[in-house]
Amino acid sequence: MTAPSPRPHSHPFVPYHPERLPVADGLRRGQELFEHLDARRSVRFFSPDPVPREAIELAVRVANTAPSGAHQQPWTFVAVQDPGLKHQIRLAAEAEEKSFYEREDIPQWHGALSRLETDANKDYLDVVPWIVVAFAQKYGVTGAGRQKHYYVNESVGIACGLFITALHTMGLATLTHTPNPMGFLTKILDRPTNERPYIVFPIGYPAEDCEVPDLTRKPLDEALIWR
Ligand code: IYR
Repeated sequence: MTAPSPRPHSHPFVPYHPERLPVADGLRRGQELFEHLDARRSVRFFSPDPVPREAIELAVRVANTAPSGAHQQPWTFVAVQDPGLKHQIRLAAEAEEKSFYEREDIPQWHGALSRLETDANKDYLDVVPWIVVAFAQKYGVTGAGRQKHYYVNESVGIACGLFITALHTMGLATLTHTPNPMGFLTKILDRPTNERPYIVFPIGYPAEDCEVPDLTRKPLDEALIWR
């Protein structure tokens, strides 16, 4: 028998009792998680080695645990393995990036990006075993028509953060790639008009000779202010 609810409700509620850890155990887990995630880097040099479908499924299961506005869960993840589709995505992304990198009118962009040594060539989109594209559902579509969605960017952003965390935890690498504009993905991946392409994630193991820019993270006193 479950205990009677201590409060009146107009909708179904269930008890919630996550494990309450001793404080020292919680801090140790937090420290371990920080060290684990601090070792993550965005990768642009990938191995073509296969990654099982199950790993993609698990990462999306993790993303799908994200909190969301009104619990509307306004995301769709499209997992692409087909080499023909990956190549179409590469060609369309490179076309967008080419016009971006050729825009001489925005020198501050070139300054901000120079240490990443990126350019319009996105060959990794052909190399990786998977490309996952996260889509944001601008509104829902129900039998009754359009359903307004709340805090779509925040919700999908949180889900994508969890997705990246899950990939790193499985020893996989990714990159948050956002060619601009990304409308071509709606067409190539045959998605409905209520979905907006949000982030392209090339996913695989890092190449054996993978390198990343020598970047550091900002110190805690710039990220955290106490009042
Ligand atoms: N989308 C381009 C440019 C680019 C923009 C940002 I902000 C980056 O952090 C990295 C790259 C590209 O992918 O090359």
